[in-house]
Amino acid sequence: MSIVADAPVHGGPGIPQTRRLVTELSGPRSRALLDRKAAAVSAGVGHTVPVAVTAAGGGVILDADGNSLIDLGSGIAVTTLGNSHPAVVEAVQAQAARFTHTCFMVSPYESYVAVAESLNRLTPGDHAKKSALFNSGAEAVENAVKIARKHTGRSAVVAFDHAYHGRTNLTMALTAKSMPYKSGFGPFAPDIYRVSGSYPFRDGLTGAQAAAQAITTMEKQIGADNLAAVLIEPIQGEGGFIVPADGFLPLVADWCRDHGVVFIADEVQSGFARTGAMFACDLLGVVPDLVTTAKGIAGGMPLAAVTGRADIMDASHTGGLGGTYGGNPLACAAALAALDAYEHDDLLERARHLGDLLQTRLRDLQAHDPRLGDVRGAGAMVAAEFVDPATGDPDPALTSAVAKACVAAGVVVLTCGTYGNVIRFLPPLSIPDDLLHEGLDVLADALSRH
Ligand code: PLZ
Repeated sequence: MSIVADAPVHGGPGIPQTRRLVTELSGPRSRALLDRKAAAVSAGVGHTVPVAVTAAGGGVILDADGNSLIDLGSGIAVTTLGNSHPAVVEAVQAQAARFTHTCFMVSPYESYVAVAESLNRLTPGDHAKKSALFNSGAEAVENAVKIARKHTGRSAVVAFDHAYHGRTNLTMALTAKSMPYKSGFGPFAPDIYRVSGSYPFRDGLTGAQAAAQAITTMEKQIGADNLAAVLIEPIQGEGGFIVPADGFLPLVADWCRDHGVVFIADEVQSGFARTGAMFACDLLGVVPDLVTTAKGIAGGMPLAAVTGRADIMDASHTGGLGGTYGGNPLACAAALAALDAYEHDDLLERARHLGDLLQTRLRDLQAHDPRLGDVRGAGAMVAAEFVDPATGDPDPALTSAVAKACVAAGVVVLTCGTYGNVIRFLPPLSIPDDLLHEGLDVLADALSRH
C-alpha cells in the first residue's frame, strides 16, 4: 500500500507557498514510512527531516500528512531552480517518450554533446574546453583526478582541511572529516596529501599568508614534480561554507600553473548561480584548469561533469573515461532546460538578492547574539557559525538544537562544518521573499529559546 495514494500528484511552482503544520513532525503517515525505512533501508543511510515527501516546488516541501515545510536546503544545493521546474519536467517527459537510454559510449545522441557545449561555454575562462559527463559529484571528482594524473604522468594529489569531495573510495581519501564520512571505511587511496587552506574566521590569515603556507607545505612535503593536481572547493561546502580570504585561490592557482600542476575547482556545491555568479571561481577571480560540477546542473536529475582545458581533457586514451549511465538522456534533457534557465532567467541577480536578504537578517541577529560568531557566504549560499562567546570554541550542541527546532517548526535547514557548528542556508531561488523571511523568523525564535 502506498502512503502517497491521495497526496497531490504535481509538484512545482503551483504549490501553495505557505508553511503549514497540521500534525507534529513526524505525522502518522510519515512515521509509518520511517518505520518501513528502518526495516528495509540500510541503517547507514540517514535522514535529516523526518517526513515522507509527496511533492515540492517554489520554496516548500509537502509531506504525506498534509504538512508544508519551508525549504532552505534545496536537497543539498540541487534544486536551485526550484523543485519540478516546469521546463525541466517538460524536457524530461518529452525525452522519456523518445528514448530513455542507449549508453552514450555505444550510440551517441545530441543532448549529451549539447550539454558539453554549454558547459564549455559557461565555465570560467575563454580557452578551448571539453567536457565528459558522469552521474554524481563524487564520480566527477574521481574522473578529474584520473584525467590530471594521465595528463601529468604524476600521482600525488593535494586536498585541503575541511574539504568534502564524496563518499567513494578515492573521494573519501580526499574528504577531510572522519565522522560520518570515513570512519571505519578504510583503507583509503594512497598519495593524497592534506594541506591547510584559508579559513579567515579561524586562522586570521590574509589570503597571501594562507597561500604561502599551503605552497610551502606542497613544496616541502610533496614536491611540485610529484604533484598531479591541487583539488579545492572555491567555497567549501560540507566543511562549513568557508569563503577563502581574498587572493588565496589566485595565488595557489598561479603556483599550480608555474609548476605544471592541474588546478581542479570542485564546484559541485557552489556552481550554477548558487553564489550569485555562474561559478564561485568567477567571483573569486580564478580560472581553473578543470572544474567538477553536479547538483544544480540538471534541476534534480542525476548528472555530473568534468569540464576543462581541451588538451588536459584529451589526455586519456579513447575508452579511458565513461560509464553505463554517464550523461543519461533524461538527465541531459533536464540539464539543457536547467542551463537555459540559469542563463536567461536573471537567476544570478535572484541569488544575490536572496543572499543580501539572508546576510542582512543574520547579521541583525548576530548584533544581539554573540553566539553567532560568523555570518558568511556568497549569493544564496550563506552560513552562520555558532560559538561559545567566551572562548570562541565551536558550539555544535547549540547548532544542532537550533536546527532541530527549526525542522520541528516546519523549516528545513541543514548543518555543516568540521565542528558541526554551522547552519547553512541554500534556499531554492524560486522561494518567495516572504517565505524566506518567515523561515528566518522561525530561526530567530528557535535561537531565542536556546
Ligand atoms: N563535492 C563540493 O558538496 C556533495 C553530500 C552530502 P555527490 N555534497 C553533499 C552527503 O552527506 O553525502 C559534494 C560536494 C562537493 C563533491 C560532492 C559529492 O557529490 O553527488 O554526492 O557524489
